[in-house]
Amino acid sequence: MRTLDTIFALSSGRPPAAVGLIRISGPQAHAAASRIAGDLPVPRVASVRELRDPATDELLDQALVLRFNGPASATGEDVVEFHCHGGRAVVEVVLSRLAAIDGLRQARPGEFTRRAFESGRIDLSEAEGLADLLEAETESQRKAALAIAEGGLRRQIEQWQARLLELSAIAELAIDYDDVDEALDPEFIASCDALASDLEQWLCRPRVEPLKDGLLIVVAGPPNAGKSSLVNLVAGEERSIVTDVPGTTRDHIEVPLSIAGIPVRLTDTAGLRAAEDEPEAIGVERARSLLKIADIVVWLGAATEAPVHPRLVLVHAKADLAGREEVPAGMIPVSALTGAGVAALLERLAELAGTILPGEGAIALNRRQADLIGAAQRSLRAAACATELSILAEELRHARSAFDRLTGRAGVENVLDALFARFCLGK
Ligand SMILES: Nc1nc2c(ncn2[C@@H]2O[C@H](COP(=O)(O)OP(=O)(O)OP(=O)(O)O)[C@@H](O)[C@H]2O)c(=O)[nH]1
Ligand SMILES: [Mg+2]
Repeated sequence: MRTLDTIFALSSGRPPAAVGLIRISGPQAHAAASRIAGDLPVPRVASVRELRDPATDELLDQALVLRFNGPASATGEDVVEFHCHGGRAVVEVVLSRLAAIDGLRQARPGEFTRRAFESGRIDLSEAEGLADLLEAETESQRKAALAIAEGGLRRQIEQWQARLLELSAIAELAIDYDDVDEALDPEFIASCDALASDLEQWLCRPRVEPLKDGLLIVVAGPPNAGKSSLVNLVAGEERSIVTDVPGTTRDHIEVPLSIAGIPVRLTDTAGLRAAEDEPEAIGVERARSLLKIADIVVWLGAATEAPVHPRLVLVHAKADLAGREEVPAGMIPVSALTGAGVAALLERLAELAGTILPGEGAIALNRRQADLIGAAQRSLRAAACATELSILAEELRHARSAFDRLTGRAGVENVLDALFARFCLGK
């Protein structure tokens, strides 16, 4: 639903700050802004203006003013930006004078971005990328989100859509002219299959979820092996209790961290043994389940007792102790006491993480996108196997509708509401 309200909000961080950026967007943006700032500068050229109270002419602030003419603006509408001084009182007084102007109202969280989407400036994949970018906490998250926000996925989808549209047009035309041979010919079928294969390749790529949630790295081993000491050392704080009593850790402890820019959840677990009481038994059970879902397992124990896992890192713990000088082949010697070997361990973890995470700046699909691309891919395969023209055309229509939902052009109201609620005010 396109509203014609003119909206405004503080788009920079919470005052006090050096600069307070107030953004106004909508059909009345220029008129309203000029009531406060006087005549507006030419588009896209910043100029200093005095901001005055429209009712009393009182000077409120001196600000840099920028004007954009829709549709060539971030929202696709007429936009004005006031770059005021970022003091609390300054920002407040300017916002209150804007609020007093008829037809203007405070923007809701994410509303600027939603308007950018609704005016076609960005598609749904870009808006999702933008939301991720704002939430990114590590370098790798930032790069992945930026690749999407910049329209990387949008361009790829447009290319798929163009191919699909061409196939669909041939099929629909064949129906209109009752020309079965055209659409069921081997070359046409091969084109459907080729597009399906391209989509399949994308579905095999690393997804964005491990990057967003953090990789689960489970530290496990027999009791007293030094697991908690190692987790504390890597975390840089005393998160787990350390004692010389075997069976100290019972509940698992998850520490969110960034290792070489990669988000991880480093998880300390109870030592694996036949437990002595019920709490410990539950802890050991949890440790075993965590091993099953771990992205990477760090094992502090004998190599022969290590669990079976595709990404296992064997640590020769307490390497500083007398009698532990000899390091078995394939193990990384680490001392939580002296810190020796920790750098090598982290390097190995980062290396392994790299194999499950999307490549730097690569476009990684989220679950929603992968589901829809999967639906389009299945429809294309079904189209390629169809023995009747009407079924073939119908499958291609399904594929097209999956792409429409992917870009946000159809049937995604609930996705939109959830997405734009993630944005902060003023974005
Ligand atoms: N010398 C030496 N002692 C260590 C090292 N790491 C841990 N310790 C000692 O070993 C004992 C057990 O350490 P924890 O970190 O609690 O071992 P854990 O594997 O978490 O033990 P549980 O929680 O009982 O399974 C403590 O007394 C630690 O101080 C190390 O690298 N060198
Ligand atoms: Mg412990």
